[in-house]
Amino acid sequence: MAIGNCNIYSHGKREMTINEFKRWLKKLDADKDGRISREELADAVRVTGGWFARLKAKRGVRSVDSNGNGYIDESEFKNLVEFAEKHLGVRIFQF
Ligand SMILES: [Ca+2]
Repeated sequence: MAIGNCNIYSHGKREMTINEFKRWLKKLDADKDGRISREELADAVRVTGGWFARLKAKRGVRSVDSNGNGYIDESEFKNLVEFAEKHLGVRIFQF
């Protein structure tokens, strides 16, 4: 999947505000359907952390998608923030 320059570290920082995080998520939305699928999230983990991180993160992605519909929606956003901090090594400021 061609998400090339969506690397979370491309601007050289590991801290972002919640708005920056949302903007970054939009770039992950490869098929532009307005939501992040489990696969799109796993791709993000792959470009930031490599293949081993991806394997490890598979379980994490499943826990983000708490209602199990295959997509991360607004109500699961909080899970996503926790996931990013845990698996992508970013610090997200809530305000
Ligand atoms: Ca879901």
